[in-house]
This record gives sequence, structure tokens and C-alpha cells, in this order.
Amino acid sequence: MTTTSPSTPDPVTGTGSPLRIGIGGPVGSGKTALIEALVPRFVEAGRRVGVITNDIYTQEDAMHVRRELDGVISPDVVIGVETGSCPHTAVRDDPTMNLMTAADLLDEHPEIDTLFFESGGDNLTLTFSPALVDVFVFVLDTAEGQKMPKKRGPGITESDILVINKTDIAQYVRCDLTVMNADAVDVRDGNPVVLTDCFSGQGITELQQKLEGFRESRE
Ligand SMILES: Nc1nc2c(ncn2[C@@H]2O[C@H](COP(=O)(O)OP(=O)(O)OP(=O)(O)O)[C@@H](O)[C@H]2O)c(=O)[nH]1
Ligand SMILES: [Mg+2]
Repeated sequence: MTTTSPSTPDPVTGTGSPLRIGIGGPVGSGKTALIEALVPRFVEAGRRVGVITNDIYTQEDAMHVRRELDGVISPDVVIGVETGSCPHTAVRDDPTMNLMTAADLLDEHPEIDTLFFESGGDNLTLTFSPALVDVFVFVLDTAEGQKMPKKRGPGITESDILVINKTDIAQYVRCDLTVMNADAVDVRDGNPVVLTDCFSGQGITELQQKLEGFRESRE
């Protein structure tokens, strides 16, 4: 196993600071499941990972991540933000709560080089403030319907990576994955679309590699 060590961040390029990955998307599309599938792969690759989840009234997702990743990352590096209001606000309009939580977490754990932010589940207009994250991943799932990419919205068209999750159940919800994927590619001007199944791990390595590409592009 290779390891990386913390260094002083470059204030202009961000090199040396953690890669900050925002995972957003509609309620229940699989944002938490995706983080739980990705983190072990980053850890295996020698990365030191932290996770910040957002829920409106609870810490449910943070508790889920701690349970699922028991033995993979320390429970101390998983923090739940209770936004108390519209999830958009906390990651896009005024990300102060998340920025402060990240600053505290990195103070305590300066070794963290990969930091996930999960937004509260929200609608198609959710985006992340570039002040909060370096990479914005938007997660749809097949059960929402094959038509979703055609509905557009900034997450679908402008995110750095669009994930179509729950490929394993596409056949049961009458979703033609070939069509859904082609429509997604079409509305995204060639930007990446990754198909995933968080349970079998299909597409997770591809997604991890694409995310690492964003780290490399800062270096
Ligand atoms: N079949 C299948 N189920 C999945 C997959 N990913 C997630 N799920 C299930 O979908 C449900 C919602 O997953 P979550 O990861 O909680 O979704 P989320 O987007 O984090 O939900 P919120 O944070 O509440 O918006 C759970 O029951 C998961 O087990 C997948 O790839 N395939
Ligand atoms: Mg969640």
C-alpha cells in the first residue's frame, strides 16, 4: 500500500490541499451508497479520506457512513452537518457551515487528502459552490426514470461527472439504460457520464479514476 503525506497547500492551485468532492442529487439516488463504495477504493490506493454529510434535521447519513465504513476509516473523520434549512443553501448559496466543519476536521486531521461532501437530497437545480468543492458529481438513478437526463437542470448538464446509479434494477423499473445513457451524453456536451451499481461495485473504479484525474489536473 502506498501512502501520501500532507504538505502545505498552494493557495492558488490548491495543490497539496485535499481534493474536495461534492456528491449531490435527488433524494435516495444513492449518494451515501456511492461514498460508501468509493471510500474503500481510495483508502486502498493510500488516500486519507474524510466525509462530511448534510441532512436537514438529523445525522442519519453520517451514522450510516460510520457503520458501513467501520474498520475502513475512523468514525472521527465522518461529520454530519445539520443544515436546518434548504439543502441547496448549505452547499451552494452560503456554504459557511460546511466550510467551517471542513476547517475543523482538517485541523484535527491534517492528513486528510480526499474530502467528500454529500449534499442533502435535493431536486434537479442543486449545484455546489466552487468555494466548497473542486469536483461536482451529480447522481441520478434508474428508478427515477429513463427520462431524467432529458429533463436537464444544472446538475445533469453542468456537473463535472454525472452518475447514473442503480443499474442493477434498471430492468425492473422499465428503464432502458442504453437510451438513458445516450440522452445523458447528449445533454452534457461530451462530459463524463458513469453508470454505477453500488452493490456489485460496477463503475466504481471508473468513477474513482475520473475523480483522481481532477486531483492530477490541479498538480
Ligand atoms: N439496487 C440498488 N440500490 C441502491 C444502489 N445504491 C443505493 N441503493 C439503495 O437506495 C436507497 C437510497 O440510497 P442512499 O445511498 O441512502 O441514497 P441518498 O441519495 O444518499 O439518499 P438521501 O441522502 O436520503 O437523499 C438505499 O436503500 C440504498 O441501499 C444501487 O446501486 N442499487
Ligand atoms: Mg444520503
